[in-house]
Amino acid sequence: MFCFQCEQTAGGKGCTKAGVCGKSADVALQQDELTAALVELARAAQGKKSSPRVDELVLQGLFATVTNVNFDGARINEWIQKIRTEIIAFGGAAPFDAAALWQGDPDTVSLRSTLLLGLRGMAAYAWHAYTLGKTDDEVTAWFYKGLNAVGADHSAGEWLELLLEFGRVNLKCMALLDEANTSAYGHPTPAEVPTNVAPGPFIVISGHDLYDLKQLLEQTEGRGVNIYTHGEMLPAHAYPELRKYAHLKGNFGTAWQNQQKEFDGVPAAFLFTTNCLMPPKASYADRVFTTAVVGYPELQHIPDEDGRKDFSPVIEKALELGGWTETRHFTGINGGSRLLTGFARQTVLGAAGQVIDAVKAGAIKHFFLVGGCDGARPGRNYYTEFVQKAPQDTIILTLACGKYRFNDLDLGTIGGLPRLMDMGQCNDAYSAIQVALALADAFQCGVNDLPLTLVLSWYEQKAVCILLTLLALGVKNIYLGPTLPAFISSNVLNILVEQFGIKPISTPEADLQAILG
Ligand code: SF4
Ligand code: SF3
Repeated sequence: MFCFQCEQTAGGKGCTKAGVCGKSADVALQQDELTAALVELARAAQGKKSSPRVDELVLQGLFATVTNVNFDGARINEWIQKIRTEIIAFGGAAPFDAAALWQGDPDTVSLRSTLLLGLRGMAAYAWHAYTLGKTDDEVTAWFYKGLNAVGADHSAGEWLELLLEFGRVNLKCMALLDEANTSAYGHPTPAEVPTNVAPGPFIVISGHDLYDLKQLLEQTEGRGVNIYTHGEMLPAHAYPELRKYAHLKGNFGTAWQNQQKEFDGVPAAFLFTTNCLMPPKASYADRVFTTAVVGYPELQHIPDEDGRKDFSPVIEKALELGGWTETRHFTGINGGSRLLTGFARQTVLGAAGQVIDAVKAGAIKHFFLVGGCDGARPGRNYYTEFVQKAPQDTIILTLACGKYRFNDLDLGTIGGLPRLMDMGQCNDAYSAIQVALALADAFQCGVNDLPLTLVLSWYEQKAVCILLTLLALGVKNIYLGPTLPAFISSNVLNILVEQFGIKPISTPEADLQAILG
């Protein structure tokens, strides 16, 4: 096997025996075969009319290979067989050798991988929009274009063009998901989310899929089962159409990489709607459920019947386990017990006048977007320290699961606004982009001239597609950590540094000094 798609890859180079994530060599090879089948499907579909069924298969096949999503070889094989059937229905295609994915000249491998991994990330966002009935022809068509490009040869210049074009299409995809979420559940408004767990049966729902949460809330209403979010589901508390359910009680646990410790011995059912699933320990595997493209051998899977799901097995399990008899108190990793979320674009832009006045009066000197993924590396303390050490006259915007490094900290307020504002999930990078563009407009300058610095943490492939979007928008001088991707070759890194001013993080003190002068 060979896999170097995520930040925890073995030795910072590549997993070759088994995945650090728990993916076996067999499943890694099957995932490569799945990817090769998708390239062939895109070849077969060239110049022909696709169908929603095939489009759905493309999204599932790409999303299933994102880190910490699917560890189940049998499910991967099912997708491969379905894709093969569709290839035949299209009249066949020239074969693509899975081994070719990660082989060849290092710069070509690097550029090809960056596009493929970006496509995997975008498939996750397109999937969530799709489950809410939203598709976009340009986004859909680009999956085929991108897969065809992955299977073809290009010059370095052509690869870069493809990556930037992809970045622009991913912005459209994130806009589509934003529209899908806000039209279904309303615009997020600030919400304070409890970290305590009330007595009685409960279900912990993890991942990014708000439609799964909505269906679970409907099906548990009046059943005496409370619902707690986990990981990237936290921002769900901010949506009016989700927070209206009184049994959506709070958030359980901290970042995804702590799940094996935090789920151990908990008398509740756990539902994974997307990444990040870790191999469950035997002590709690009986209560973990997967749905959608998520899979793990032996875990119970909740299937999908035309978008509707029956969560009865999850609910029955929660009732059987019964929860705790008394309230349990939990805190974030810094000991705080108050989590705030819901500062998406509408809320922040609603306060734009206040923000602009505060900047003009000198009360706000700088904005930081400290966002991205969390992970197990000790070097990720950088992000906690960065936020703690950022001066009092700065605002910290955050999004995605990396915020669990600091979202329990009380950083105070500036002019009535909290200094730390959680904009939502990773896909809500769209909100952050909208806010940055509106500020640039208000100050009549370019985004790069704003007193704004992006300090990003990456782990998996959704971070790759967002980074490409930011580069496509011309955003410069992004700080990236905790380490640079193994799939970025030294020559490609030179291009990123020269053209976009990408900077690896160093220490919080040195980086703050360099940014604020
Ligand atoms: Fe290794 Fe990450 Fe690939 Fe898992 S997803 S096999 S940890 S590089
Ligand atoms: Fe997190 Fe796993 Fe990337 Fe949505 S959920 S950001 S790591």
